[in-house]
Amino acid sequence: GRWDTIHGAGLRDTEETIFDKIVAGDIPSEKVYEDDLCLAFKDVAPCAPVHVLLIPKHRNDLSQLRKAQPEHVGLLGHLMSKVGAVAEAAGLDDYRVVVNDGAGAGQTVFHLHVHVIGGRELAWPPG
Ligand code: DGP
Repeated sequence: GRWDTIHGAGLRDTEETIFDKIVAGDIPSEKVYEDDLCLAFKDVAPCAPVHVLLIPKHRNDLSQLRKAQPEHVGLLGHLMSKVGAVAEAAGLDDYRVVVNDGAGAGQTVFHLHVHVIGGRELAWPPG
């Protein structure tokens, strides 16, 4: 499909990513928030004083936002509804919420994730 055409190397969007290993605890992370459906942890390469990634624990084959189907609506709603709790747990007041959708937009890990970024002045428009 399109994803294979773009990313090649036989990697399919049902394949595990590094985030599955973080959810499993095989790769350590600094957890910020967790519930049955989602996990938030500090980004290893922060672009701001506070940079947290919020991900679905169970990937549900949702590698990127454009792949969202009706079956993902509940999960997506859950993620969005927990952003405030994540930001509060991270000590943020105002913050930015970002989803990079596709390599050209900066997506490097193909397991849906929401960036929660703050702790400094955030310019608009973003780069
Ligand atoms: P994106 O570029 O939107 O796909 O964001 C992926 C983010 O994931 C990027 O900001 C760096 C972060 N990241 C990659 N590998 C790891 C890891 O092993 N641990 C943590 N905490 N973050 C990671």
